[in-house]
Amino acid sequence: MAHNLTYKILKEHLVDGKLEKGSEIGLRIDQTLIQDATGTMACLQLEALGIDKVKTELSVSYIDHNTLQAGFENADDHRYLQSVSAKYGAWFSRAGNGICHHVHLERFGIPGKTLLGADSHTPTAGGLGMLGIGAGGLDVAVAMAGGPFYLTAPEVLKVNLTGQLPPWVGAKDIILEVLRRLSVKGGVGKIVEYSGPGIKSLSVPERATITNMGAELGATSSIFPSDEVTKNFLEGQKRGETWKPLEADPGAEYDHEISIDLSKLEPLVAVPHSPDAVKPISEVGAIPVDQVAVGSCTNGSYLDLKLVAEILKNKTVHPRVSLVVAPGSRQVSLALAGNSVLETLLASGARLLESACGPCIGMGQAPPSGGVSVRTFNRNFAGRSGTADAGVYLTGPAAAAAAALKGALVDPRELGDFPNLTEKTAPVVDDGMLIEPPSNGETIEIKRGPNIKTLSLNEPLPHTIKAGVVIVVGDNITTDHILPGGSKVLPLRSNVEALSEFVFTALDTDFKKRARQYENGIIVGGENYGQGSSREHAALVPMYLGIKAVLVRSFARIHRANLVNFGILPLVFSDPGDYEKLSVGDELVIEDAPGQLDNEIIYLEKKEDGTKIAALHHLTPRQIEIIKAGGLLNHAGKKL
Ligand code: MIC
Ligand code: SF4
Repeated sequence: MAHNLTYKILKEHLVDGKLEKGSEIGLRIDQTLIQDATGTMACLQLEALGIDKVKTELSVSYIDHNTLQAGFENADDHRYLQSVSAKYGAWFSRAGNGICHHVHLERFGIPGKTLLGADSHTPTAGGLGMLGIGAGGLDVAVAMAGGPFYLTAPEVLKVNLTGQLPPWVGAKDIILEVLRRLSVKGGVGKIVEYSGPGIKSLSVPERATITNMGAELGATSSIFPSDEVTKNFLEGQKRGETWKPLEADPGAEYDHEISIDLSKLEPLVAVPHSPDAVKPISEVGAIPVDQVAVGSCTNGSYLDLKLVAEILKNKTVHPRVSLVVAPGSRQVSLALAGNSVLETLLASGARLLESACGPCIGMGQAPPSGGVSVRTFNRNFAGRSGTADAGVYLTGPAAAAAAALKGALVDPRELGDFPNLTEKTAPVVDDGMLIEPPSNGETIEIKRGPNIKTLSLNEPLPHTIKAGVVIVVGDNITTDHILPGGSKVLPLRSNVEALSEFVFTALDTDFKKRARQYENGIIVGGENYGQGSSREHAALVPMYLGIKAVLVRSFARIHRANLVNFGILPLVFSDPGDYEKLSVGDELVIEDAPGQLDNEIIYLEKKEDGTKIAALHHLTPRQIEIIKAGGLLNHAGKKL
């Protein structure tokens, strides 16, 4: 049978279940990555799993998110992560070495292998023909311990690229076009496979820009074939021996297909506050801009930054604008320094940041009140920048540089001739800030700071759930709404009690108080609930506050899996219209919750008037066991 590339890789890694679209499968995971915002919790869970050494071919722990060290917490977490990596046999990428996805692409990714990452943008590795999937930290800890990763066998969407990009139009515009067409929920349940003659002209970092932002489609992953372009990239990274060619079989079938003629694209922008609110820049108008931020795991490559430098050469950033630049990796920083690109950037007035996530996750560089920030990043959710009323516009590097120069959002084509970027520079390869795991891991002592608390576990699923509706929210609620990032909250990722002060504060400052009023709580939401990041804290902390169920019109994949992992019932309205029947303060009863899980439909009864609400749980037998046990750690613990 002719397979697409996705199913070829899935087939090779299948360890449980039947490889049939829609059914649950278990995959062997070759590599894992964690980062410092999700990693502390994942490592506490790894410790609880009681293994001696990681069982993967390769596991890496990156320091890239929490690098603004305003107190001891982040530095303590870094030290903890370094000691856990050494003890359990994971590589450690030190602070300053770069953003996990960028460094992984350069130094570790291998075509055809599977990568599970405790970060939603793990599909960045798809730029290399690797199957990268984002997951909650607990799923990654289990994979590090050698367990399979379970997911629903996806549908595959083929994106056929034809033609060549015109000047001033880049890879970011391709993925923005896909987002414009498909929306932030268009990729749910799907893996996006790129093919067609247009892919040949795209470098690996450009492909990675596209697969990276497939996360914003809600897709399980995105992937490019592995071809000569991939080979050249890996050879440049002195890892040519890891290359192998990979593509779909001739005549392979797909569940969906779209085509994009690259030559017809123009510079695009995602306007506030959603990555799918995409428009041609030429139609938006010259909005005055206060800040421009270049970098992130989406557009932090050498050529992205070099393009910005070329546009700014011998010019000064507009007086209204603060331009910040964060290279994707230290290798990129070194290459920029070696080729005087850095000099050009600094001479133009750019503010150079360390190679880390930084402003993308609200770790510094918050825009001014009511300000406009143009960013080459992947998310523009309200408040994520650290300024609640700022508007974030997502563009490619050319439009970002144009905005920095003009002080307004302008179509970069207005700048005239496109800079000549044909010069071929050998990439810098430097592993000086990567620490290989020592052979005597067992002797390593784990170093814990006072902010690193013990794990919070759920109780087994009660027989009767009596729960108050604590909040009713609308469509496309992000995990940034549920549990914000930013410089104040991120340092608390290993302290659940402290984090619990911040649940839903972006929408409702009384959430915690109200949750505490009921014995148990329930959250009611609309479509695509929990989109965005992989942070399991958006399930773990509500669990800590007594949330027993989340009842919505539909879920985003990673968040739903995280709810199951922490023993929270993920329920979907059988009749979406029933959403209207529920308000904050309603009390709901689920009788014989464990017993009802044997049926497709669960009934929740409104205490006030006996109204019955029917909900689907869509849980597999494996997930039902996890929910009954009160979460994956209880369940896995029992099994070990
Ligand atoms: C993000 O981009 O939101 C993050 C921060 O990288 C998250 C991970 C986290 O919350 O730690 C993600 O995308 O998964
Ligand atoms: Fe870091 Fe931003 Fe990428 Fe998340 S999206 S990994 S915060 S750069």
